[in-house]
Amino acid sequence: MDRTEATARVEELRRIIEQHNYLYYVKDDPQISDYEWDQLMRELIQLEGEFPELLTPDSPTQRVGATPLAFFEKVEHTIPMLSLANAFDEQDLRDFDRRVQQGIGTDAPIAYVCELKIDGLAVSLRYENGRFVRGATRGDGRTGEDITQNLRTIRSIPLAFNKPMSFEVRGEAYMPRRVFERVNKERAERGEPLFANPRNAAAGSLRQLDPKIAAERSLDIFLYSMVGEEALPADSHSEALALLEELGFKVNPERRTFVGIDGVIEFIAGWIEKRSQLPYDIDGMVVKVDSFAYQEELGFTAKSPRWAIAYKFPAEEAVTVLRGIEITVGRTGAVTPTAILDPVSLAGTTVKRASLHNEDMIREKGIMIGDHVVVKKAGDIIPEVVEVKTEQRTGEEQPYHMPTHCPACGSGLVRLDEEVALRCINPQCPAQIREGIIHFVSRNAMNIEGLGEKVVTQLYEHQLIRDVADLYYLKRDELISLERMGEKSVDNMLAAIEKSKNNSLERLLFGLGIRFVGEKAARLLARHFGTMEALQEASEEEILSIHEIGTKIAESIALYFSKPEVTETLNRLRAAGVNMTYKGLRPEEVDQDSPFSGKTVVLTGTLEQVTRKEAQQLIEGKGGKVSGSVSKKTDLVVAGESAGSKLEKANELGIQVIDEQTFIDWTKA
Ligand code: 3B9
Repeated sequence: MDRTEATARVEELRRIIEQHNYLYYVKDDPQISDYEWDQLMRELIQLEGEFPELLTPDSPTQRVGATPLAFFEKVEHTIPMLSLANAFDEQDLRDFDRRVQQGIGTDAPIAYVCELKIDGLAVSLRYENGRFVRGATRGDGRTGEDITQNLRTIRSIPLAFNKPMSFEVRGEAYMPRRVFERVNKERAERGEPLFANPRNAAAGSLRQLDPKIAAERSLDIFLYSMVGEEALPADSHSEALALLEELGFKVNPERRTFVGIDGVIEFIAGWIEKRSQLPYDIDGMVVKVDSFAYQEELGFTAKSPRWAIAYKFPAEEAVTVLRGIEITVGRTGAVTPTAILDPVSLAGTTVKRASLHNEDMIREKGIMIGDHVVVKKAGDIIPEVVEVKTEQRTGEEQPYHMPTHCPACGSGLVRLDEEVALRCINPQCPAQIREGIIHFVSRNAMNIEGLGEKVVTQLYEHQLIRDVADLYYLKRDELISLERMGEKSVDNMLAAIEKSKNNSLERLLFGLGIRFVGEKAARLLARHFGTMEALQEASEEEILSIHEIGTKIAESIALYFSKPEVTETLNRLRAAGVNMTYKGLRPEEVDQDSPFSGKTVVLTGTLEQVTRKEAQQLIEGKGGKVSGSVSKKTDLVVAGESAGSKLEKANELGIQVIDEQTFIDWTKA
């Protein structure tokens, strides 16, 4: 290959690779395999090695390997990076709305854009003549640091455009939670100090002089504004965001426009609950006046725009004192410590107990009674102790020793091979039995409504139940004689118990709480064997022959059914009339002639008559498989409303596409 050919091919490869980076990292919709991507990169690296004069900083090969810096250069922000005024409650938002209306001189409702406030690091990206030339931290808003090398490692940042535009975009670089967990796990293994949260981890990564570290940390970015000489042809912030997105920048999709503050307030309230489901941390929401004309009229204070405000979520972390440690024994005998805390307000609720399931911490940091600890609440999950403030010790703290005996039954606790948790291995342990029954009645198992943790404990303590079969022999009058049990609630409870007799086998199997048998394994077993009897009689080999069931599960099942007390319980359940057959379709019963049989189906767009999960069950019930992405292996695509790139891809590959109604018709055929 001569130089001219190489130049052309290098340019072509860069364009193709960056296009695939865009599809993968921005659109989350890869169109080629990792292998194919690798091959393209290899070819480019090879050519750049042969013709080093062709190497430019915006080559995708330069996203990883630049040489370490000695220090960061300072960067003057010609247009300052402003901060946001804060709102902490609904009233603050209403006051903001009032100020905006007054500033503009109107009583009419204002159009606002509401965005997530990503808990990361504010950065500015400068493009000159269509190329990414400099990335900087916010610093004090006027001067930041040049972290171009580190920002280049973020694959969703475009390095070059076809058009020679010059502008600056601003946004928030962050570390996804999944990456944060991986990074901390690796640091723990190497004995390095852990990052307290994804924000610190992202900041720590971007402040490294060696860009290889940032490259390993898989950081990401959302952009939220463009400033500069060639600003966007938009009249409003919402239009500008859409244009930024069209240019190829990653813009957070969870944004909405509202006319009037009421919609904004409702939207924000919804996110307080939903935030824990996001794959990244947010610390609030940002509300911005949509119209650029209005923004101009409102202007700025010394530090921040008058047309925007940040609603800060209540803190999800707090420091309090650990007063004691309580030990609980779970269904499997695993012993878990719970911290008893001085009450502290956390994300809007008062917390008095927190999980210490991070038992390593008790040992490694040597948690003491009286220690100051950081408690964290991630959404609806139970709060947990995430850090010990050893520097705040006074010397008055008392050491804690993990118990050697089960607090419920007194038998010796053991640490099984390779397990971190201590375990009570007494099968008669009352704590384990009680927890086992609670699991049996729970929603995803036998789903017996009206039988929660409290009632089970009450029944257990009154010795009305000793195992799960006893639930089906409860008598109405002995229940009514119990405290806090009215006739009505007893009747409802008995009806719920009666109803549970009709459950399909997989619920019973899951409910029995056989070790390692989760919902999925229970379903596979029920589907394969069809009846409890068949499973009880099956050999370990036969169980193992089921695809997706490994030795660990198979051994555990065989051991479980070999116990005489298990046989006894099952006999009593059977005698009480509890169903022990699988009610779904067994593999051999799956409709061989259905249009879905043996087919790989992709669902895309919005389905209106069924949920995704229901559609999947319908397809699987008819012998088909559901896959997430369209490829040559796809046989059929079901396209709902506003289907996007997957539909395009299917059409490109000539794959059969049907609409939702056709899909529904076919499932009934
Ligand atoms: C100069 C989201 C965040 C955010 C702005 C945000 C943080 C800050 C901001 C950005 N999340 N949005 N938005 N989602 N964490 C609104 C403060 N805008 C600016 O920084 C800015 C800067 C401007 C206009 C906006 O114009 C000027 C030009 C010259 C002088 C003074 C102002």
